[in-house]
Amino acid sequence: MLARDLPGRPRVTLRLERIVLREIRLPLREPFRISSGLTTERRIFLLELTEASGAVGWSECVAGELPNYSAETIDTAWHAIREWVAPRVLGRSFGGPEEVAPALAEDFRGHLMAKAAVEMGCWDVAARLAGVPLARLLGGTQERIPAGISIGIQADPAALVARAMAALAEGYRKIKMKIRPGADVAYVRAVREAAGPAAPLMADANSAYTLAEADHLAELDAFGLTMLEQPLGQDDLVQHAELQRRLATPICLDECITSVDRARDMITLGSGRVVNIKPGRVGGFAASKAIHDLCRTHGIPVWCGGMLESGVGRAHNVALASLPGFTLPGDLSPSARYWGAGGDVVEPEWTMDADGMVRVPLDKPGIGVEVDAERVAALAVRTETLGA
Ligand code: OSB
Ligand code: MG
Repeated sequence: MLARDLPGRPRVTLRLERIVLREIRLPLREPFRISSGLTTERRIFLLELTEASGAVGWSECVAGELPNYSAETIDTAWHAIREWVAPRVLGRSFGGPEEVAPALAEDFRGHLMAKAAVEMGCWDVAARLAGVPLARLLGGTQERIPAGISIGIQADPAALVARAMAALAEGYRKIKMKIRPGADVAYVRAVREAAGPAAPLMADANSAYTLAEADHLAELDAFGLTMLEQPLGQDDLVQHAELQRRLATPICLDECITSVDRARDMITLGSGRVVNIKPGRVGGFAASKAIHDLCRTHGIPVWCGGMLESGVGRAHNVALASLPGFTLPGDLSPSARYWGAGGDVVEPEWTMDADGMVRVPLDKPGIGVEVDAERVAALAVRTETLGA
């Protein structure tokens, strides 16, 4: 029996007529530095998708400004969507949103963030057509998601301690510290000493190390991190397996896991014990669900990562994080953590309660927040309409 025939999972057919691409610029409230680069302003890439019935869905392409996280950027994704992704989807009937990813995979390598943006928009459209929240259409069961914060590399350990202690006081359930050679052991030690043994701390290296630094990374074992995210190469699984054998701290993979096959390889090789699922990185919701299901079968905890999304991408992430295998806090911070004056582009903005929980919107169909379309149109620095 197909998943969409299960009771409670509505069957939806859809045919997109138009996709409007828009770029807006949102300055970050504080600069965000990872080992491979600095972001001060997000070039946010939004998609408005119109279905044959007139139903409208929204999605966000999470590609960065520069190819320092993955090979894709907003500019390559824009090109890929216009030239190859949209033409495969526009005017074509799909028997459900789960049929979109296979259509985008056939003889079409890479460009996963470009594909994901369109695929995830189709899921929002389908949820609206079915009259159900996106979280429910995806199979979500959780109503509140524990939130984490990802703190960029700071000038010195004292600055990181101040940021981490403020975040713990706000209620965040997971404190992720970006690290790089020269800003690692001393920084993490300072935070552990200030925050105490029970604080849920982790570190993310964004591929800044090599296996030659395994002994140095093993010094982090002293600090009881819940996990160490992506220490080695963005496409390496073999050396991560070797490193994991030498570390007590669980390795969590981010950049490496670009498909369910890579997740299976990680499990086979022992390259990591936790997976950060970012739907944009893996090509959308179908792949995210497959990775979730595989990890769940193997007892591998997963959590939803972030790419400094606006409230649109955040809505998609929150919906995904409601699936039952997302047992660890996501990088799902409230809107106010990212954006200053002018705020987010959705109503209501994303908030977190004092217990560090983000509520999954279950009171309306689709992504569950309204996009401020007027503000988006006013802020747009680039607009392109594909299709009719
Ligand atoms: O490695 O998880 C990462 C942001 C940009 C690129 C890579 C990463 C991140 C984050 C941000 O950690 C998490 C968030 O959106 O809050
Ligand atoms: Mg990461």
